[in-house]
This record gives sequence, structure tokens and C-alpha cells, in this order.
Amino acid sequence: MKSRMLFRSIGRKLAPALFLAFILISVGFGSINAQNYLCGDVNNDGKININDMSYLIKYLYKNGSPPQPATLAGDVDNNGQINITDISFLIKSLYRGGARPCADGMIVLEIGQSKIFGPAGEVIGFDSILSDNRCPTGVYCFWEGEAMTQLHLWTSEMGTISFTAKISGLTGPEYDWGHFPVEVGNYTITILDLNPYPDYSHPEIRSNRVYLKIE
Ligand SMILES: [Ca+2]
Ligand SMILES: [Ca+2]
Repeated sequence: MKSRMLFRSIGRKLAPALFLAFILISVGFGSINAQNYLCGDVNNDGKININDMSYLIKYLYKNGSPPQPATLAGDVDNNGQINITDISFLIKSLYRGGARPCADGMIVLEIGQSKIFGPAGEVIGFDSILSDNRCPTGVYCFWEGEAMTQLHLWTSEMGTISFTAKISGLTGPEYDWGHFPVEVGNYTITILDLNPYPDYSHPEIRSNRVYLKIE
């Protein structure tokens, strides 16, 4: 009994150290991968184009080879999984001015999700979409519209701060004005994208995924 208690006591003391080691190892591997592949260039030819899209579709649905040189090169929306959302992200990135694959420092959240992002355990959370009147695909609009989201930031000094952030219906490299960075505490938070984008033919599909940049 005593030895079991002793192990438990040692386990409790070691757990934070082991957890920290796991985080360091994970971060270490992540950075090695990030240097070794170009996110989105899944056929590994140095360019990101329509061939990568076909490659990814083949990999997902026709037993094609995995993205090269690392499978994670196909996780273009940076959410840790490779699936149909990466294909739509790539299409938007290539043809509709969407964020580029694995945009630097991008954090992906679905409604109700929160993630630790900072060295001191800072947390960012996506609570809801307050409004979304972005001009749907398949419709001509006089105004591109915008979407408003409710987010929160938690830090040990400031506690939880709720804030709103919006994005225009026109975004991408040539539409920098379509993003509206928000100052929250010591951070500048920008919505890079909000998907799926409204589509006139599919009104039942609602946006539920936000792509954030935190600086
Ligand atoms: Ca390529
Ligand atoms: Ca993904």
C-alpha cells in the first residue's frame, strides 16, 4: 500500500515535468516539419497550384499517395486533420482570394472551441457568429457585406476578455482592407477567414470555422 502511495506521489510530482517534456517534443517536431515542407505543395514540386488540388483529391478519395514530403503538408487549413475542408480551403486560396495555406500563426477554431496559444497558457476562444451578411456565392450584391463574431481571450493577468471581431465579404491578399484587426490586451487579433462561405445554392450551410491571426 505504502509503495503504491509512494508511486502515486512520485507520479504526481513527475506529471507536470513529463507533460512539459511532451509539449517541448511536440513543438520541436512541429517546427522541424514546418521548415521541411511547403504547406499546400502536396505534390512537392515547389509550387502551389491546381495540381496540388488534384493530388489532394486523389489522396482523399482515390487511394492516391499521401502529401509529400510530409502528410501534414495537406493540412492547409491548419486544424490537424486532412479532409474535405482542406480542399475547399485550397480552392478558395487559389481562386477566391482566401488566406494562403497554413498562414503564419494561424489558429483555427470552430464555434465553441478554445485553444491555448501563448507561452503563458493564454487562451483564445470562438463563442459565436453574431451576424453574417456577406454577399453569398452565386449572387450579385451592391455591397460585399461582413460578418461579426464573438470571441474571448484569457490571460492570467487580465482574466477573460470578451470581444467582437469582423471580416468583410471580400478578403485576400489584394483586399487587405477586408480585415479588421482588433487590439485586445497586448495582442492584435485578425480574422483571416470565416468558413464555409455563404452560398446562395446551399442556404443550409452556415459558417462555423474561424481562422485567426494573433500577433
Ligand atoms: Ca505543388
Ligand atoms: Ca485540415
